[in-house]
This record gives sequence, structure tokens and C-alpha cells, in this order.
Amino acid sequence: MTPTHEDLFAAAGLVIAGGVNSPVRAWKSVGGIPIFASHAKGSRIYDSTGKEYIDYVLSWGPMILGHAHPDVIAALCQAAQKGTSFGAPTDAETQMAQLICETIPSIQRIRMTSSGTEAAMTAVRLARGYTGRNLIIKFDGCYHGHADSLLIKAGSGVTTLGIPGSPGIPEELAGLTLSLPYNDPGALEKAIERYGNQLAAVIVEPVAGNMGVVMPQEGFLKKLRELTAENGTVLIFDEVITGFRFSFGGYQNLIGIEPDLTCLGKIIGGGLPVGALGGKKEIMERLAPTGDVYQAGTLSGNPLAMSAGIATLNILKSKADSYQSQSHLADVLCREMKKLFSGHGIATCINRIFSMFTVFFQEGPVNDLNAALKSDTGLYARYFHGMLENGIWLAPSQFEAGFLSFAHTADDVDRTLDACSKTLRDL
Ligand code: KE4
Repeated sequence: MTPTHEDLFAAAGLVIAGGVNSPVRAWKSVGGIPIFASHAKGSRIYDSTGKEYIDYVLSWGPMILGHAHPDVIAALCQAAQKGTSFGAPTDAETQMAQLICETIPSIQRIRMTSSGTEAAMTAVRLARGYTGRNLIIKFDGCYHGHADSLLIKAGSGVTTLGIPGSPGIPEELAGLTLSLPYNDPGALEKAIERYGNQLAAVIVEPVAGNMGVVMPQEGFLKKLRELTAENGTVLIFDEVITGFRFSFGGYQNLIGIEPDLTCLGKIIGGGLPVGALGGKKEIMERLAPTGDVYQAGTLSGNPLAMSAGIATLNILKSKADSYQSQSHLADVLCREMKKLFSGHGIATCINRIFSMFTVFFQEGPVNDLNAALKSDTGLYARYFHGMLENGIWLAPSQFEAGFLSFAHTADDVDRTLDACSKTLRDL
């Protein structure tokens, strides 16, 4: 008898906190019992009962080639035969670093980690160590992993220092982070006027993916670069999602803005645990062992993650023109979905950039967190469950991004639009 998702979730809940190893997988914001995955291939994912879905979550971004790409699996198996971890430098780490440094000019030195959280946490510590300053700025709705200094909610006014975004974060620490509205250069100017020479770093998702997809408005990132450069403040681009997502390189390559530090993750690990921090040589070399800012990791640069990551990046490099066709497919999907929603009198604002998109259930526009929060999350939840019923696996939250992979086809898009049509009829 195949266990139901209820059975699996109940068993998990007896031994795993909340039954999941990352909160978003528990489906709290859309309700219902989370579906357990069994395996996946290309654009498809299969649940533990064997039901097939077209996957637009793609493990929250890493699976840009589609699941279980044969060349990635082959590289992984080959590496595994030679052992899984050595705790000593390997040439594979140098190859990964070379691939990234030769592709993203702002990255002159890199340090591998095992998660995006570690990369962002290290970036903040490094910026503070390098500048000798303590304050950092982040933006409401941006997520940089769960390090204490970055799990911070906005204070009352735009120049009021932050408050803890979670119990367990001391006020004293939260008070060293200022969270500003995204796409509000005026707020940034006010904050810099007030705190300028105390600011160690500004960290930003150059395209936001964690309040749903929100694009930077014209001039916002350029203003960030100018103001931070004027103030000797380290500019950190968190490209954990956007790195290698839109083209072979960072979003920074497309807009011609060079941050001082960049966080990477997800895609560069090909689905294995990975993160990376890279940037200017003079800053990066302040990291131990050349410098005095400490950072370390037992499995940093792990041979398996390197093999899957290098295989993934090499395929992306050889198929750089596929980014355009992937983006075109996403454009067709979003345009046709918009027509279906309008046909049913449902207000939606679809933010899309290349193969990354969010359908906000509201009129829009959505250019920051306050706007995103106006969405009808109840309607999103019903849409999510309807699409799941019709074989489409979407993000279990209105405030996440959807992704297409290189394995998604026009037929997948047609099936998704059929499912959308059916779902809206029943909604
Ligand atoms: P990880 O520690 O989860 O590898 O990376 C943290 C992180 C850092 N920066 C950005 C821009 C990110 O999006 C993330 C993690 N993304 C979330 C979902 N958007 C991961 C999913 C989860 O938390 O389970």
C-alpha cells in the first residue's frame, strides 16, 4: 500500500521539526498537507504516489538545466567513486573558481561555502571587518538567508534601525541593520546622510525573488553603486538566485554595475549544497588565512558539489543561446496566462524577467514589499491547489518566484495553460 502524503507528513513530524527541513516546504501559506517528492527528470517531478507534475519550483532555482541532467549525474557519479570529501584543496575547486572569475569581472577572488546563507553571512562579516564599521543596510522583502544580522524587519521610520525578524536575535544586533523600502533611492539617500560613515555594507538582491519577483526600477541599482562608492560602503549583490539564471554570468553583467562583493549559490551547485562569496581581491584577501576575518567550512568546495556545479556551468556556457529561447517560452506562458486570468475577470500583475516570474493576484504594479503584500493570498492558495490538482507544481507561496528550466518545452507551456484554464473554471 503506497503511503499517502498525510502518512508521510505525520511520520516526518515525529522526528523532524515541523516535518520539514526548510519551513516553506510545509505549505503553511497555502494550506493543506505538503506533497512528498519521489524523483524528478527534466521539467517533471513525481510525488511519492507516482503522480507527475510540470515543475516550476525547480528546487527554488538550482535546477536550471532540468532535473537529473545526464551529464550532471554522470559527473557526480564519477566524482563520488573517488570519495566524497577530503578536507584538503582539490583542483575541482580551482576549476569552479576559474569558471566564475572569468565570467563575472567583479569577482577576482572567491570563497566557496555550503549555502547561500553562509555566503551572505560571511559577506556581512567581511564588510564589517574590512571597513571597521558596524551598520548594514538591507531592503524590505529581500531575503539573504537566515543569519542573525539579515533576519531583520524594518523599523518604524526609514531611518529607524531594524527590529528582530525572529525571536532569538538580540535587539542589540538587530539595531545594527537598517531595512529600507526596495526601489526607494530617496530612503537610501536619507539613510546615508544620517549614517553614512557608520555604514559597512548595503546588501541587495539586484532582482528581488523573495517577495515574489520584483525588478529594480530604472536608476535604483546605479544610485546604490554611486552612494556606496562615495561613502566607502561595501556594495553586496546577493545573486544567489540571479547568478547564471538570466544569462551565462550574473545580472550584474547585463546591467554593467560592479558590486564590491557578490553572493552566489543554487545554480552553481547543480542541486548540491553550495554557496559562494566573491569580489574584489583587496576585500576578499582580508578573509583567513591571508587576512584576519574568520570564515570556514568542513564541506566548503566539496568535491561532489564542485563536480555537479562545474558540469552545470559548462553546459550552460555551451548553451548560452538557450537562455533566449527559455526566456521566450516564459514570455509566452506569462502572456497567455494573463489573458486567461483577464478572461475570468481575475486581476493579476505578472512580474517576469527572462525565465523567472511571479503571478501576483492583484492589479499591481508591484515594485516593493508593501505593494506585494496587497496580493490576494487566499486566491493564490486556491489557484496553487487547483494547478496542483491539474498536474502543475508551483511555489507554495505568493511571495516566491517561479522558474523555467532549459528542459521545459512549448508542449509543457501548452499543458500548463490548459491546466490554468481548467483551474480558473473551477476556481
Ligand atoms: P540558502 O541558505 O537557502 O542556500 O540560500 C539563502 C538565500 C540567499 N539569498 C537569496 C536571494 C535566496 O533566495 C536564498 C534562499 N532562497 C530560498 C527561497 N527563495 C530558499 C528556499 C528555502 O528557504 O527553503
